[in-house]
Amino acid sequence: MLSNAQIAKKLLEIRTLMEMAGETFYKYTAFERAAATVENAAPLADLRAAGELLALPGIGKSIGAAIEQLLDTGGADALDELYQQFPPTILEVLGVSGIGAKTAAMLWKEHGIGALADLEAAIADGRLAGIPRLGPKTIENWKRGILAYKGRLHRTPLAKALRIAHEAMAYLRAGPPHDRLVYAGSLRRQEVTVGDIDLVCTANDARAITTYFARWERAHAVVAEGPTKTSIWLEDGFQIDLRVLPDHLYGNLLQHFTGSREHNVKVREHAVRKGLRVSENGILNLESGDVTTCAHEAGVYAALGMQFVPPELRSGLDEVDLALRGELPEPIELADVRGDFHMHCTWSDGRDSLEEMIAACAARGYAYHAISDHSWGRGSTYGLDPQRLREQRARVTEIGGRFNIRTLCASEVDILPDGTLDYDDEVLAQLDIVIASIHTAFNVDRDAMTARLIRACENPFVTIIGHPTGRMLEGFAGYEFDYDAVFAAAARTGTALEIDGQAMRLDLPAPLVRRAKQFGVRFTTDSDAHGIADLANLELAVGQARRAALTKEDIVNAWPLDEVLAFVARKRNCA
Ligand code: DGT
Ligand code: CA
Ligand code: CA
Ligand code: ZN
Repeated sequence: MLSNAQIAKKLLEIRTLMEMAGETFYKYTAFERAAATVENAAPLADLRAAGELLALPGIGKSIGAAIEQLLDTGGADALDELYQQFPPTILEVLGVSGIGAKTAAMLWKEHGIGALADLEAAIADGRLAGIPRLGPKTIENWKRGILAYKGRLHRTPLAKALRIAHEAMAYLRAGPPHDRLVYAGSLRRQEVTVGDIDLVCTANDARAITTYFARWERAHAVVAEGPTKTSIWLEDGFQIDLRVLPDHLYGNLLQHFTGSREHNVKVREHAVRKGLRVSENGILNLESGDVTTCAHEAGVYAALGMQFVPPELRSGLDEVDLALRGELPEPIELADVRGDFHMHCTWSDGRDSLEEMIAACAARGYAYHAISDHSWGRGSTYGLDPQRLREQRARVTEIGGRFNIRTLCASEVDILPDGTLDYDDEVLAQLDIVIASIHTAFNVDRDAMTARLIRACENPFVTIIGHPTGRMLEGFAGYEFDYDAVFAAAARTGTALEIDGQAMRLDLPAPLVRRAKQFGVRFTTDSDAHGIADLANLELAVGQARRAALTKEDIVNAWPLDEVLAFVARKRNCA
């Protein structure tokens, strides 16, 4: 059944198509008003059941009928009729800023342009030149509008955005002199995907830097340019906003542009109660007119009488209240991490050798790490059979001590469809650590998947459930199971849940980590590296742990080795 928000969206769709179809202003704006009403109403299904649908302001017989159809079928006759006249893809064309209903209708009726791809093709082959009122300037605007539309459709995964941000910052560092340069926005908050990149820079000569940035060879278009601001689009429409202000405002500027909007709203509400107004230009005392500027971000929170809120916690949930009471937890830091339990080498599907992985982990300063190649199942040939696993263990013993690190012998073992594991218990018992993951048979039903994961937790040899939901950013949403039931089982059995730092996984997702923690679950932050270069993915996992407000007590690989081994042994002995 459609939610109010979804129904409001459909009503607006009808409104837009009606305008294109040449309906009167009075008729189509009625749908607009109805959409606004719906957004602020109680659930429409309930209102309808109570016979109160038509009592809503602005919902008459015909709009009421459309809403009932939407509730029943997800569609409406009014919408179907309009789609006899226009293809559904025309909404893409309308999504391009600068193209209104009249123009879109004209493009469709006179030129057969009914989708974004048609429009791009028509612009590319010059077909639109010479149409009355469509000057070259308009076409240029449309081109930008197309890029922006595509950019909005698509949020960029964190790891990719971080890479691009570092490239842009490297370019800026090679330019005119500046004081400080950092990324802010959703990127700094470690959101799993970001809409755009926000860079914050302080310098005496702002103009020199904004101009320099606009000249970056990767800048496909400059979409905003001012004395203290430049926004560019990369070739694929991905936007980077750069702000440059004097250094004494750095703290205010960074706090403002880190967001989230919801967090800033709560901060400002609190400030106003204290007679203060917070903005990127400082903190204004409304009574005295004095402005406090902060060279450091911590100064902003201190001036408001609250704990510093780490960027990853600025979600607008409960962090402002906690910070005011001084109850904000101290999230785990990268420096707290002592090891990494999840990595593959050339013995299974990794790119670098066992020795190279051990050396690289030692070079990262870890006290310990685990080599966790795949078990033999997975319907493919690269997993280790029990004999190979024994050989690998012997090899680790041989290497042992050559590097300044303790290498644990582990395995990433497949959880079979019935919840049993891909190795027998005798094999598992030889390992220091066991990660159990689902790599096959995603399509069992929810109850079966829940039972499968609980059974894996109940195996005394399973230390960690690897990438627990299976979700892939920009792809698979993850298999379905009863989260609470599995979290309860993990807590009860002393099984850790993994926060897998692979760029496209970031699994368990932070909101579920928060929830799991309430059950008393422990976690690991792992790289799931398939080569030396991926070991840095552990940092992404730590970022997600921070978003979930985990502390170093929550995270097994932030513990000393003897505590880690005791954690493993406790579960094995209890069974
Ligand atoms: P994104 O880019 O969609 O992943 O999310 P954000 O949070 O990075 O949003 P963005 O890039 O629009 O703005 C960055 C931060 O700057 C945002 O979290 C709060 C602040 N900000 C930007 N524009 C406004 C505004 O118009 N009003 C307020 N209050 N804050 C703004
Ligand atoms: Ca942003
Ligand atoms: Ca932005
Ligand atoms: Zn793995």
